[in-house]
Amino acid sequence: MAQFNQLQSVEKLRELERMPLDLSHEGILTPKRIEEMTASAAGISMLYATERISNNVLEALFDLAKETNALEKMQAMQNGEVINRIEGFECENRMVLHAAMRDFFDSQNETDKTKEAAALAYAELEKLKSFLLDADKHGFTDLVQVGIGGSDLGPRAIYLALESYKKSDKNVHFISNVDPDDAHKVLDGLDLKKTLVVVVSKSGGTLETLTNEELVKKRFTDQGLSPNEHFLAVTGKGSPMDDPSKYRESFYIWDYIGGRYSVTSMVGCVELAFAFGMEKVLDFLRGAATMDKVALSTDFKSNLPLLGALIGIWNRNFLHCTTCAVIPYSQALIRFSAHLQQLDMESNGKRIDKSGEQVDYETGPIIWGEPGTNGQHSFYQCIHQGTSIVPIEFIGFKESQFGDDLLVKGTNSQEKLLSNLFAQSLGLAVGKKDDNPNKYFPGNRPNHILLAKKCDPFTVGALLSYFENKVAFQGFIWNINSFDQEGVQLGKVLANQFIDVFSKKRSGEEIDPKSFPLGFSFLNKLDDI
Ligand code: G6Q
Repeated sequence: MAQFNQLQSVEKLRELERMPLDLSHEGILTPKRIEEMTASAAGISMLYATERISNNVLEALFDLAKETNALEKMQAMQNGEVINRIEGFECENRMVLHAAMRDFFDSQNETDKTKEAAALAYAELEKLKSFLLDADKHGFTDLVQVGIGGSDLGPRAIYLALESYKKSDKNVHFISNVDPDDAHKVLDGLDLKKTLVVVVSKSGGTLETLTNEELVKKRFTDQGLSPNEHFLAVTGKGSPMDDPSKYRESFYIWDYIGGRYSVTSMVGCVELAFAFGMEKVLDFLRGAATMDKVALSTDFKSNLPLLGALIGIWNRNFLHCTTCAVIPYSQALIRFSAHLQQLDMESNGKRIDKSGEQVDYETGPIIWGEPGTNGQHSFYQCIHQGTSIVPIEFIGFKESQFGDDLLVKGTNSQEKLLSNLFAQSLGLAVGKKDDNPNKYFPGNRPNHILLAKKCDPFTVGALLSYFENKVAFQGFIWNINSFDQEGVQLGKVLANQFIDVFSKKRSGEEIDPKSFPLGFSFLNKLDDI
């Protein structure tokens, strides 16, 4: 594949970038434009009239998708081809099959690899079903998930997103940070006799998780409880944690499921099924599977993940925006942006292409976000009138989850929430003229809205898959590997050097500061405190 900057479509987009659409100009944002620039699939509508995109830009972006074979690459990923690799260099060299973890519904993928992965995943779900029946009989009311990164962020975000669907007698808690205060806060007040602990680590070797496992175990043994009766494992086959004799039950994932893409595997499903029951989990998986099929659609205008990816590329590579905020107008999605931050930044925060060459174009932006309307009362000032342009992906729902609402001054709270969402989208796009510079809003700030009926299991699954596939499409188009994460290794290696010094100090072992001079400079600071 030609380098990004040598692509014909990129050349065309560079021409178009010189005179991009100005949303603040009178007559640009019209009802007709809003009507035309809406795409819908899997129960989600994308309203993108408030992006700085003309029909010419959209056509050129579609050409970019064609020229980079984005759709074929998505198909190759879902078919189980080995795409997690850097040509000619040591790398993970794996298939990427998270979509197979939910491919149990319509239009199943027919390749052997995918069928095999889906069958393995389904067998784990069946095992989980029996396990939960047994857990119910034993009266377990609480489950603590111990895991970090991909083994925490997504599962936690989805649990919170669907908490209103929780069984009344079940509660899920999470411990991720190696900060002992995290575990302390979670464990205090729990009736451990009725508590299950699921230790989730694909590698089975993550420092934080293994440390927290021991810390939690100690709580159980201190109370005379046997960890084997309470602890479950979710791990990779053959990992150091793959020892069923130590756990009440062991569930498995495979190397072709990346941590940040693992929510729909046992990494997320154990706690989700404990809290919500299998039926709701299947709805969630069905939503994700439905959006996976949308990602294969050759009708680019209704292929939401591709459309989202292309809009993101326009904002990043042609309007040169360095960040992108994801702002859900839904309290349930309180940790969703945090999950997407990992999903996107760990996947596309790369500076080499798939041949190991340094790229000369921008790749993944900084992703961040908080729920609205709360954000409006904090960082929106900068978004409306600051000097940096921050594209926003809004998420909103027509109905609230609980339906527990009240008419106050003629509208209920959900209508107030939606009014705020639409107002922000509009205000950012068109701005407001004023002779007073302090009250002047330049507008022309790109954003779009993902709108759905309700934040229910199916929709949350579809949203999760929308973002997973959007990130993958961007990686395909930028010709980078979105599925490894070498960038997090250096910190781990250095942390272990420090841990080694702490451990030697504790045991009174003599250590030569010259063996780690920079490290000692930091550690000595502790003595000054
Ligand atoms: C995700 C990353 C990373 C990983 C954690 C936990 O894609 O690889 O966040 O999920 O480091 O890893 P384990 O599940 O192996 O403990």
